[in-house]
Amino acid sequence: MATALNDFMQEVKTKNPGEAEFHQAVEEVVETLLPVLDKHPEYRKARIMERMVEPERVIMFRVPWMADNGEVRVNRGYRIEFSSAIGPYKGGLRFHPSVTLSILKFLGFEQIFKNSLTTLPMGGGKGGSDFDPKFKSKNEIMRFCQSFMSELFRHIGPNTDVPAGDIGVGGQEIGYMFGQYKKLRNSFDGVLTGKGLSWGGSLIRPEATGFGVVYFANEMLATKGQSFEGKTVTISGFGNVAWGAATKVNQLGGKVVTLSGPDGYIHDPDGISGEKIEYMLELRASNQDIVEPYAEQFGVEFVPNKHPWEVKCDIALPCATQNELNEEDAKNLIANGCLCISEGANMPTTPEAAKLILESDILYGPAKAANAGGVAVSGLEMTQNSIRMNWSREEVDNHLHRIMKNIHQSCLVAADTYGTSGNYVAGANIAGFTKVADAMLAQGVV
Ligand code: NDP
Ligand code: 2IT
Repeated sequence: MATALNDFMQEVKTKNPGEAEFHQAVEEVVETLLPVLDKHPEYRKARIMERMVEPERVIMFRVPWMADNGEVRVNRGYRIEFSSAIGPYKGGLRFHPSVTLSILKFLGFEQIFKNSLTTLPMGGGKGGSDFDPKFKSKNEIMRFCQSFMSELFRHIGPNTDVPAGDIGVGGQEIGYMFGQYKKLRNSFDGVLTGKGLSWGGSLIRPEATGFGVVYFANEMLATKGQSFEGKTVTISGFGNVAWGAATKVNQLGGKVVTLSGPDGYIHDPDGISGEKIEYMLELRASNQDIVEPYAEQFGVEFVPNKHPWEVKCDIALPCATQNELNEEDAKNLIANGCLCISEGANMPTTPEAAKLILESDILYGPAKAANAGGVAVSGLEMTQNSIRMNWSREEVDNHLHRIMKNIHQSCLVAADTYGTSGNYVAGANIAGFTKVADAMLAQGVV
């Protein structure tokens, strides 16, 4: 088994040199899929895995724009159209200075399995730019988004590729990009999700990822007769996903005690609720990329340059970014008696940390399953656009809740079937993979 994995990874590394995050995401998936490939020689024969790690198309382009002071700036734009086996390419756009081809390929690859788990007909994709929204004016952000879409528009469409938000891309950016797409195509299409409510958006989309993370955690806790009621919860990040998760934890009777940013974390032992949750939206909109102002605003402790995982908690929800929970963090969580980890961010846990967590008694929901609520409601936004109708908050939330329960169940069943009961990482990979692999077999060698 180890040799098969090493051989496969050697080839992936040779073909994709220097793409550390992409290698990490592929290895984590392939490791858990070997038993499936052993049981299904037809997948091996059709080289399903080898085809899946090769994006169907990678688009890279120049994004020139003009700063307020008249200077010309140049960024790089990307769209990775990874898999269209079960539906149009679907996945977010990330604007952050750390964006590279490797990061977007890891995200696009994971999106294939995540989207498959939602049960909705969506393929996998991801895109973005190394543009840094920090300290940019609204006009600069608008000009950047327009320039980005001036190239992207020719590659996307409601039945081809439907981008959405991710880090650094929220309702404002989706609005500017949608306006430019519509102008260039002269067509009002459901080509992006996360749109404003008056122009094709869905209720609950902003909350969906965070709500889903908490619904998934709640399902895991229920297997042990537990719930959020009275539990202490640590959250990292302070963006869209962290905000949705904090809102739902409060609704379910839990207490959120931390948030974090690239500058460190804040510890609020009284609980982050009510106006403090609303303050997160101000922090995010300030474009400063720091969480410290929360500590000043509410008179709580700020711990610079550290992760919140050293704070004792019952439930941990990483909602910031990739590889933000390392081996030392995992040791802290285990030593402090953490019951459950549900991943809001994509690949927030390093491989070393994940290994320790899987060996412990912690209920561990991997990103592909736990944060699938965001893209699931994006899928519901596409459905509403297609039928030219809008559903109520309750209707969308009920669909989301049902989808998260189904994903939880699919993970448990798949893990059971392959002898790894209770391992949600293996379960999510296997359940997500099987549907895509069968579609690829049915569609021949394309
Ligand atoms: P936002 O832009 O709204 O917020 C991102 C958050 O992460 C901010 O708090 C951001 O701060 C923080 N952050 C970024 N880099 C670091 C770092 N190195 N250390 C600590 N904090 C950091 O993005 P989202 O909330 O949308 O995304 C958060 C995570 O959730 C990402 O991993 C994303 O891929 C994932 N996700 C998002 C979905 C969505 O629908 N939006 C769906 C599923 C997953 P700053 O902006 O200042 O860097
Ligand atoms: O990582 C993700 O699933 C997202 N950023 C959401 C993608 C989407 O198309 O809604």
